[in-house]
Amino acid sequence: MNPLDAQCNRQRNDAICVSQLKNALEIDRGILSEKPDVKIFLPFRFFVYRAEDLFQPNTYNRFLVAPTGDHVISLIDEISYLSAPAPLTSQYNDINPEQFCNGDNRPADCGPNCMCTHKIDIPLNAIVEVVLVDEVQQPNLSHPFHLHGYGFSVIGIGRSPDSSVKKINLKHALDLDRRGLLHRQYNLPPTKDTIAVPNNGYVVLRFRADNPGFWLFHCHFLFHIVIGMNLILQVGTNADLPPVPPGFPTCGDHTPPIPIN
Ligand SMILES: [Cu+2]
Repeated sequence: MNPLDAQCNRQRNDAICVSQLKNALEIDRGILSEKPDVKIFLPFRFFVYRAEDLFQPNTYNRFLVAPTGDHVISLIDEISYLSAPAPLTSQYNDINPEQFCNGDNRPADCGPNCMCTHKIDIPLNAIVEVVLVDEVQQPNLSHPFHLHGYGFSVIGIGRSPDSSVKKINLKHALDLDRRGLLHRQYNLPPTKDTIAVPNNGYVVLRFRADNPGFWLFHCHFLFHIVIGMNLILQVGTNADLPPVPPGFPTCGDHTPPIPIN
């Protein structure tokens, strides 16, 4: 299962890709229609600090020391996820709207280590397609992305068919998509809630956003979660959620804000 070479768009006898499994259940027809309602490209990579930037006086930047010795954080669509200071489901109105960001809405002067609560808004019941693109490019490292609140259909897994392209990135994935070269197959795609994105490759997944709320979507390596390889999909609005029970416990900010360089 899950061959590291991500050769998933051809028949092979030595391995099985998740995208080649067949679902035993019928699939929502909307998921199998050619055009989804919402298409989201999510490239992810590491950002490597220079020591002189990381260890500024009076700052505390979180980081992970990789086996190579690099001091890194994670970026999804150029944003490193920060948790909100209060729970979104029960205290949404306590959170400063400026806390939230996404690829189309970055804080001004956010810099190369942009930290905010990455949130993408999705209309209730939309057919959503997510294309994860591995820009980490660490050989033999496949990031296992997990979505809360849903099972999703794995529509395609692959690498660039262009052998002159040594490293995939967002720009190239968008170009492949425009040219119809991102691998997608619609014959009983399997349902998963976690998928390993092959090194130097991509995954195309889809789901119907019929479960309202705030759903974390993240790499499941714990040490990647704590350096920001997460985001929130907000499906629907607060009006789609049941009211917060009276007297429900509340909590607030317990950490000083992390200064952004
Ligand atoms: Cu990861």
